[in-house]
Amino acid sequence: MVKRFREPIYVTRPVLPDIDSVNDAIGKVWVSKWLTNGGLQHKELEKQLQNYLNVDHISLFNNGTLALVLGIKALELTGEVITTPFTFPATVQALDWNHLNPVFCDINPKTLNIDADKIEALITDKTSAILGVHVFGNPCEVGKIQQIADKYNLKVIYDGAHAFGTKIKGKPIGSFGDMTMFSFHATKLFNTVEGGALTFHDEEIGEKLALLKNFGLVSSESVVLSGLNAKMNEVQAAIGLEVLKLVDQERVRRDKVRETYEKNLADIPGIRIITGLKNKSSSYQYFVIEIDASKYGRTRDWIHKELEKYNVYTRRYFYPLCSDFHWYKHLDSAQPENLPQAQKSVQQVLSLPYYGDLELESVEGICRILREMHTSAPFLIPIKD
Ligand code: T4K
Repeated sequence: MVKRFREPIYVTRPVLPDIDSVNDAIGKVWVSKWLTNGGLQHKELEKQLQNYLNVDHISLFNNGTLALVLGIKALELTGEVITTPFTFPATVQALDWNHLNPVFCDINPKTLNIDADKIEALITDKTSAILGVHVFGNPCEVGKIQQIADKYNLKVIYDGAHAFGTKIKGKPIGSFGDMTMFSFHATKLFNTVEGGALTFHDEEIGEKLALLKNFGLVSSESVVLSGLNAKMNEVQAAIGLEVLKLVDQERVRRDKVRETYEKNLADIPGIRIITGLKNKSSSYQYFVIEIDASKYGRTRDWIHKELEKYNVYTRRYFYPLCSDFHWYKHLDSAQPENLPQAQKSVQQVLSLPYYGDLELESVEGICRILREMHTSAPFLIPIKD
C-alpha cells in the first residue's frame, strides 16, 4: 500500500539561488538607482545568455509571450501561419495579436511536435510562415521544416519556451529558423522570475526588436513605429544572472530524476516516456508520459485525478488543444478529423513532477503509485505462477 505524501508534490518548482546572493545582486541594482531600460544587469545577462545558448544575436523581454508577439511583428508576416494545435495558448495568441490566422497542422505521434510531413499540404498563397514548437524540449524536425520554407519562401519561427540549452547533433536549438523564442518563466529550467528572449541571425531584426519593445522610441522625442513596453528590468536580469550559475547543476540533478523515473516505469504496460532525451540533447524541462488506457487499464484523466489523493499534482499540458478554443473552432484546419493524432495525444499526455529538488525516494513513490494503479485496474486478470 502506497502512502499519501505529507507535503504536496507539484509538477515543478523554480530553481532558486541562495537568498543572500539574490540580496547582493539586487543590492547592486539599488545602489546604481538604475532599475530598467537597459542597464548593466540587462547587458551582462544578454552577453552571458548569448554565450550560453551559443547564438548570433539575442534580445531579452519581460516574458516569453511578448517576445513571441514582437518577434512575429518584426518579421512582418501576413495572412496565414502554419502551426501546431498541441501547445500552450501563448503560441497561437501571439499570432492573434498580430492579426494572423493560424492554420493547424497535425502532430507527430512520437515527438508530439508539428508533423513536418503534413505541412506542405496546408500551404496556400496566403501562407507567410511556419511556427513550430519544440514541445516539452523535444526538437522539431528542423531540417525538413527549413526545406519546405525555402521551397515556398516562408519564414520559420520556433517557440522554444521549453528548449533552453537543447542541442540538435551539437547545434544549438536557438540557431534554427529565422527566430527562436525562449521563456524564462519561474517554472522554466532557467528563470528570471518572468522573462523571455528571442534569438536570431539578422542584425537588422535586433534593431527593430529594440524599438518594438520600447514604444518604438528611437530617441526621447522620436517615435518611429508602433511598439509596446516589453523590456526586461534590472531586477529580473540580476536574478537571472544568479539562476544561470545554477543551471548546469540543475540539469545534472534532473538527469538523476529522469533516470529514476525511467528505471521504475520501464516495465509498466501502457506507459510511454515522451521526454527521454539526455545530456546536451535535452532541455530537462519536463518529464512527460503518455498513457495508453487499453494497455494500462486506466485513463490519463483518471490517473491525473487519482494522484491528487496522494498529494501529487500532475498537469495535463496541453489540454485543451488550441484548435478547440471557441474562436478557432470554425476553422477548417481545426476540425477534429483533420487533427487525429493531436486529438488522441491530448487525451493521453501527462506531465509528472520534475525538478532538481525532487527527492529520488519521492520519484520512486510516484512510480509505485502508478504501478499499483495499473495492477489494480479493473479489467486486468492477476497472473498466477
Ligand atoms: N509557449 C509555450 C510552449 C509555453 O509553454 C509558454 C509558457 C509560453 C509560450 C509563454 O511563455 P511565458 O510568457 O510564460 O514566458 C505555466 C507557466 O506560467 C507558463 O510559463 C508555461 N508556458 C506553462 C507550460 O506553465 P501554469 O498555468 O501551468 O503555471 P502554474 O502557476 O499553475 O504553475 C505550475 C506549478 O509550478 C504549480 O503547480 C506550482 C509550481 N510553481 C509555479 C509558480 C508560478 C511554483 O512552485 N512556483 C511558482 O512561482 O503555466
